[in-house]
Amino acid sequence: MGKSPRDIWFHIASAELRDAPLDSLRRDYGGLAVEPVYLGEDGSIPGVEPFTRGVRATMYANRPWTIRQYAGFSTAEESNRFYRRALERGQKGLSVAFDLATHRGYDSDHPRVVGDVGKAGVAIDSVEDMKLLFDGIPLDEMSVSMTMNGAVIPVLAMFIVAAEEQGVPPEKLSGTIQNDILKEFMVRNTYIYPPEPSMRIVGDIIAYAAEHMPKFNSISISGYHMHEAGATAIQELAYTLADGMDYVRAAQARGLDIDKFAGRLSFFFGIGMNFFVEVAKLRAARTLWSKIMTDLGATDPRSKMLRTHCQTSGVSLTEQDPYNNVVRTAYEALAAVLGGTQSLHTNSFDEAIALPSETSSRIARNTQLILQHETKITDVVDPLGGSYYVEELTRQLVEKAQALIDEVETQGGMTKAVQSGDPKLAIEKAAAIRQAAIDRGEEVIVGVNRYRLDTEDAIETLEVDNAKVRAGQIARLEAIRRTRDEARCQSALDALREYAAMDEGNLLDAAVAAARARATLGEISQAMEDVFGRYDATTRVLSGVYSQSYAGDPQYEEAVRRIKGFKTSHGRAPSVFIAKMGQDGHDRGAKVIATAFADLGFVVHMGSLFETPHEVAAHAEELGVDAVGVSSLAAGHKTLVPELIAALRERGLKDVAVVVGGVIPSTDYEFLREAGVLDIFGPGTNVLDAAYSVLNAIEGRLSNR
Ligand code: MLC
Ligand code: 5AD
Repeated sequence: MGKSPRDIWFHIASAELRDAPLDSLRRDYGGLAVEPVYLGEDGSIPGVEPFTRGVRATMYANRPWTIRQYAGFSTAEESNRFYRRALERGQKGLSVAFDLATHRGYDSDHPRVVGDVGKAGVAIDSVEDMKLLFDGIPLDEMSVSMTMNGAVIPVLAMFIVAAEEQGVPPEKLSGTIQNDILKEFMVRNTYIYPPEPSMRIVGDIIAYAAEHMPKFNSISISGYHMHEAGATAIQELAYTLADGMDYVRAAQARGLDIDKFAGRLSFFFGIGMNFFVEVAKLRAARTLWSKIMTDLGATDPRSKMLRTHCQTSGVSLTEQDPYNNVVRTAYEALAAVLGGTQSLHTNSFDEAIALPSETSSRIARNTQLILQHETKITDVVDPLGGSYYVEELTRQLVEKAQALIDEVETQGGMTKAVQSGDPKLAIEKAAAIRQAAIDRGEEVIVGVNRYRLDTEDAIETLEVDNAKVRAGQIARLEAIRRTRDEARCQSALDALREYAAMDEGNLLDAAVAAARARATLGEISQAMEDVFGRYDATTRVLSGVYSQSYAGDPQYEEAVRRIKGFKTSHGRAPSVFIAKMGQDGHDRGAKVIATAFADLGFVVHMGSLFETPHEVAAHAEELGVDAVGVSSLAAGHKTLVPELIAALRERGLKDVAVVVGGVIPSTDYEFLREAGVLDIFGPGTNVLDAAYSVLNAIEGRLSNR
């Protein structure tokens, strides 16, 4: 006779518990007897393929998920202090946020990153910074996630060398490197090299980790950023898993055995407000991945386990009535946990305004601590398993995501698909449709398009003195370049360049040697850029989504009429240049505005990512636009916007109206207005309102002439 589902579960659960008796998992809630697991008729068992009900038989009853808050700002010393305090107060794992200069492979003294250093994350230029970042944190005990994709080679190399100089060899390191470049080309935009050499880098890291870092997750295949860019649950699932398939094939193509590396592939999903869909999404992801890996040749069950980190959704949070965000994040966290995540970041309530402050990050962390310690939801494994509704949603997500994966596969896989730009455009379309539904009030956001406060109280936010951080980093870079053995450093960089050029050897191996010799992040990155080049993406803008969503809407028609009126009186349409400056690659907002404004009748020019203020001013002159709309989400606005206005004036373009949208703390509004900005649009701005405002600004300027 075959084993019963309960016997199978018991067997795996006992192994997970090691010496502890299973009885230790039973609970008594004042006379209510509670078992650690409830099994149904469908044969689905937690800890057993295809892992729909979770990758562990005992799940949180034995070990709760890891509370892993993503953080980093200013200098390595400041971030280190922040980490240590968080760990003292209940956080369990670390997760490093690097600044955008680091992400894009520039040292802090590079002229293109003046507004970015230390702003959206911590500035890291060398091993010395990396050592300070983990000072007093034993790297053989603490698992560390690093969100790094573009500059993944120098960052991982510096991490390995920093650990080595702490006395910790690579085989003892536990943690995760994001190393997911495909989604960068699709949505997150911190790529450096073109797709092909970028895929080689991913493969080199997987290979290096498989050989030297058995406890380290070599990749975090991420749907989070697609979710944030506006992807539907089906898109997030399908594109993420399809990315995963290409990474597996890339590693296999270099001769690696799938069961040698697949157990250390990990995932990362975003969790938004559609509660049951988000729960079902994680169940569907596990179900699909198990099947995909079986098809790709995996035999070890660990290779087929989809282990994931989750983060609550940033875009679901609002600038208006920000304390509502505490509630939203708590519901999202609950969905992540009921979905069976391994690790979780809960966002801070000031998300739409600034980086987390001490207070907001405490509340975010406590949201998870309360779930773990007070709610009892960790006592029973997969408590939603068997819910008619959740199971049906799971089934549909599996079926529909599979169909989209098949479509991508027909195109030749994700590496090809991202180069066509189609997945990016499909996500942008979903984002624009959703934004139009919110603007029209069909989708309610409490405190934004319904129940809005008459006056908003300002909250205290964290501000980073970017000029000071930059000056400190420059001084440290100069000291390193002065004191290192220059010949040794240059020969290590030459070796790295040669590995890149010959398409042989492991780039991470060569970079570790360069990092030991105190080559900087910018230098290591540049050595590879010398061979691979820097990727310049082409920007495509959608049209038609807004006009379709608003068909027949009187306010929309009125706006279209006003723009037609402008055309009649000026003999041309009003024109706008939409600018993204600095290393801030968040382009969802810019794209939504571009498509909506174009539909309304504006002539819209979408700038490239990563431009300098001078480059934007030059485009504005060349194109003869009436207005420049700056989209800023990475806190560079106080440096970059005044520079842009000065650059426009230098070119005699004082009549070009400058407006700014994005994540701008209200305390900066005055500063920007004084610098010459005509209007500022925070998160939650209605797109039609923004269009009227820009038109008024343009007409105001024209009538002044
Ligand atoms: C877990 N374990 C158990 C168990 N549950 N053992 C027995 N019984 C149970 N019930 C064991 C595991 O097997 C493992 O050991 C160990 O406990 C740790 O558990 P884990 O589940 O692996 O958790 P963790 O170490 O936290 O790893 C989670 C992960 C990993 C696999 C998802 O990749 C990770 O931490 N990812 C975080 C990624 C992240 O923070 N990203 C931030 C992105 S922010 P063993 O020995 O098996 O390992 C971003 C924003 C932006 O991207 O854009 O800037
Ligand atoms: N510190 C904390 N959280 C951050 N995020 C991004 N950068 C940081 C940082 N430096 C979070 C925000 C954002 C998501 C991508 O990650 O929640 O929405």
